[in-house]
Amino acid sequence: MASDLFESPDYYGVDDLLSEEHKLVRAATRDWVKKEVSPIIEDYAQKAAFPTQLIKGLAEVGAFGPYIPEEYGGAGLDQISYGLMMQEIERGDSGVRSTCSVQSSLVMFPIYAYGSEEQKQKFLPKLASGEFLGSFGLTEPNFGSNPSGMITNYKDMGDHYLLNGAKMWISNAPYADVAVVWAKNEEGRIHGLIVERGMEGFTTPETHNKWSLRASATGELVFDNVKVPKENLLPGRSGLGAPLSCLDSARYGIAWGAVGAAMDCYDTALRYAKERIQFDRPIAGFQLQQKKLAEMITEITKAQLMVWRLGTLKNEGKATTAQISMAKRNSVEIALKIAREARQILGGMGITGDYSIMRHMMNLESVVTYEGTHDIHLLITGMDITGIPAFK
Ligand code: TGC
Ligand code: FAD
Repeated sequence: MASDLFESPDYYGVDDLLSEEHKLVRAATRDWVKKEVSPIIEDYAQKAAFPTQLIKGLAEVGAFGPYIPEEYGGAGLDQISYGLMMQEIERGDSGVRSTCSVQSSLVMFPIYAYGSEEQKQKFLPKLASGEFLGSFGLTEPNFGSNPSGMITNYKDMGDHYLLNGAKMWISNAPYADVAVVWAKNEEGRIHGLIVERGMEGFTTPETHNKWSLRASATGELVFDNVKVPKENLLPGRSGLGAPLSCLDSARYGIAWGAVGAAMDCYDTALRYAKERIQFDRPIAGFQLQQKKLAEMITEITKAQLMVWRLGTLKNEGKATTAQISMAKRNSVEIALKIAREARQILGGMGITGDYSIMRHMMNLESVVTYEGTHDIHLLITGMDITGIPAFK
């Protein structure tokens, strides 16, 4: 891949809305991405390999549990810092951001918010330092958008729980040391269980042949009469609202992250358009290319303002699920459109791995589907403004 010349677009001076700490966090993450991710990521994506060597560095920049308190190994930062980190990491690659989203918001967050003190002490510091990698099992082969129908279940055997079922499409699964798994008890109530690698009957087969998120490991979580110690049940919350609340946090990170991917595509296309000569002039001088670039920066600017405002609401504990859905849906939609337009600006070069655009475009096809599809987020907005759920 060509060297990483990324310069962040900031058309409306959004930087003025950030604190010095925010800017420092962003700069540290950006430097790390330029040094550690950009030089290797295309190769790993082409090979469909998970770059495990990045895990320690992600922990060191604070990307595992940025907003988890320092007493549990987190970075103790605010939600805007978390968002900026996800933006910078997804600017590098959505798959690497995925690893962080799962670790921070889908594994550390439920343990922090709903775990016992013993669970927090046992798991959070190791997850924050990257010694442990986590995964989150909600989706099943027959229950994706409608997780309430899940059939993974556990029975109370007196001194332990017996877990059976299977989860599908699980990020990090093949490499995970622990999995936060959502399963129904004998009354049909959903609870979270911490399942640890090595427990008999627990396997994590890898999912192959993906055209998207190729540098992220995806797999299944299979439970065949797994004996889960009773102390591994998350005691703090039950019901579908428990996993959905974790999704709020991860979707918030994606809302920022996808803006990062969009910024990278725009920056690459702008630079290329100014340098590429056709008909004796830079293609940036043609109105059709200017239209594409002008529309890209307009959408990026709107999205930057939206996620910043969402971050301030989240810092105040006021961001609603529906507001987060709107931002996740919007950021991914504009990022996908920008990736497609940017690729065209690069002509034939746009399909090569010499540039990041095609990889971003393919990655975003997963991002538009996971953590709630584009359609589901639209229906969440629809329900919020009308008061009428249209899911079923
Ligand atoms: P519904 O009846 O609306 O809600 C059930 C209960 O949950 C409560 N609730 C929430 N609580 C907290 N936070 C939220 N965001 C909540 N949303 C709903 C709700 O109040 C209710 O509580 P109660 O006490 O009345 O029982 O549920 P529903 O079955 O009708 O479904 C609603 C729907 C479709 C919006 C929901 O199921 C949904 O969001 N589906 C999408 C599934 C999804 O996003 N899956 C993601 C899997 S994880 C993933 O993709 C990780 S990718 C990671 C990566 O690599 O980055
Ligand atoms: P379906 O639910 O079958 O949806 C298929 C289509 O039908 C979609 O277009 C959808 O919008 C539409 N649809 C569904 N219901 C409605 C409706 N009511 N109205 C209108 N249209 C509807 N899950 C995890 O639990 N943990 C993970 O770590 C994880 N990582 C993932 C990583 C990758 C790379 C991918 C691709 C997925 C991952 N997922 C994970 C699963 C992801 O969350 C699901 O794929 C997603 O929720 C959609 O479920 P589904 O694929 O079963 O699609």
